[in-house]
Amino acid sequence: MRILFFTEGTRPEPWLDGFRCELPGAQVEFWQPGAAPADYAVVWHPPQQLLDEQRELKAVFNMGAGVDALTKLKFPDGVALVRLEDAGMSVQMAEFVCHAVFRHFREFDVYEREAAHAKWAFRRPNRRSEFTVGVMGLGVLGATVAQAVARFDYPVLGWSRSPRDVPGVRCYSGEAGLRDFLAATRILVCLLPLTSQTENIMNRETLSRLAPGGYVINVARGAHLVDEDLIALLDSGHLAGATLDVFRTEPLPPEHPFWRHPKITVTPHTSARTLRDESIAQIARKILAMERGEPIGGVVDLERGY
Ligand code: NDP
Ligand code: OXD
Repeated sequence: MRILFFTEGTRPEPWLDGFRCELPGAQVEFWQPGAAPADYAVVWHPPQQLLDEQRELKAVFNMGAGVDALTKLKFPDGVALVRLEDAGMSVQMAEFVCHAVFRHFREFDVYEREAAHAKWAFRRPNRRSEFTVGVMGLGVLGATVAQAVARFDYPVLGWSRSPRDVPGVRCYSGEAGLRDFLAATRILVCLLPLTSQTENIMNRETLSRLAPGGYVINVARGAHLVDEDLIALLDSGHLAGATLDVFRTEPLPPEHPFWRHPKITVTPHTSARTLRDESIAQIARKILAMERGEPIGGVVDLERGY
């Protein structure tokens, strides 16, 4: 069995060694143009050339949960595109989102600023019942995040394409459910995949529907959010703030206004990192299952885009 590996910006050796260890007997190599045909590819942001050249692939494994970098390429017919399913990401995402929710609700950002001036002052506690958290996307990550937030007694809503049932979460679905979901949400969390249906979903119209004092946490993809619309609603006072982990252009350019906006917190696409050992183990398990002719999870529906 031959496996090709491709990523930019990550040292390939530990990944190659990890796959060789999990799949003894497999030939595992870093992809170079003109590489001999392989059975499987493990990739993050591959060039079109890799897909065009490799005509014998059975599956392409994405080293992340979001496959938008692959669905925008011309993907070969008959090849399975497989994404990471959790692989240690959902607990990180829950930590990140809970942290952002707590920081805003408990006003820890204000305390941090005041501590810098040795100011000792209490703030009136906010009412949890007035800080409803709405999670867009109730998949592997969204459902875990929604339940983690709910454990701290915030009212939690969720929104998905098809109807879902997540214990402790009031669930809405489809176009018809979006209006009511947004109107009841104060802290909006985006955990949707980026598809033609979800691109620009957080815009002036949808964000205006959030309860006054709304707050945005985008941990999905930058193109879900219309940057200028967020800034306009923050500046008008309709929105109270935002924590943004993902951007249309990454790294976020130094001149981008998000960096300096007083109501925006920026992190560098770090809310849920791909964990090497967990990811290698999951992908290796799936390759072995495919070799035995067994079905695997995480196969992307290319029509749907996720
Ligand atoms: P899943 O595929 O498991 O879940 C996607 C969810 O979004 C599902 O509930 C799905 O609905 C819903 N959804 C999809 N399209 C629509 C739509 N048009 N309208 C309403 N709901 C929709 O994905 P994951 O939870 O694993 O990951 C979600 C995203 O998180 C990834 O695609 C990626 O972009 C992002 N991500 C970001 C990371 C970071 O570090 N910032 C790390 C990892 C992921 P349904 O349940 O009906 O299918
Ligand atoms: C992912 C990501 O999609 O890291 O897994 O953003």
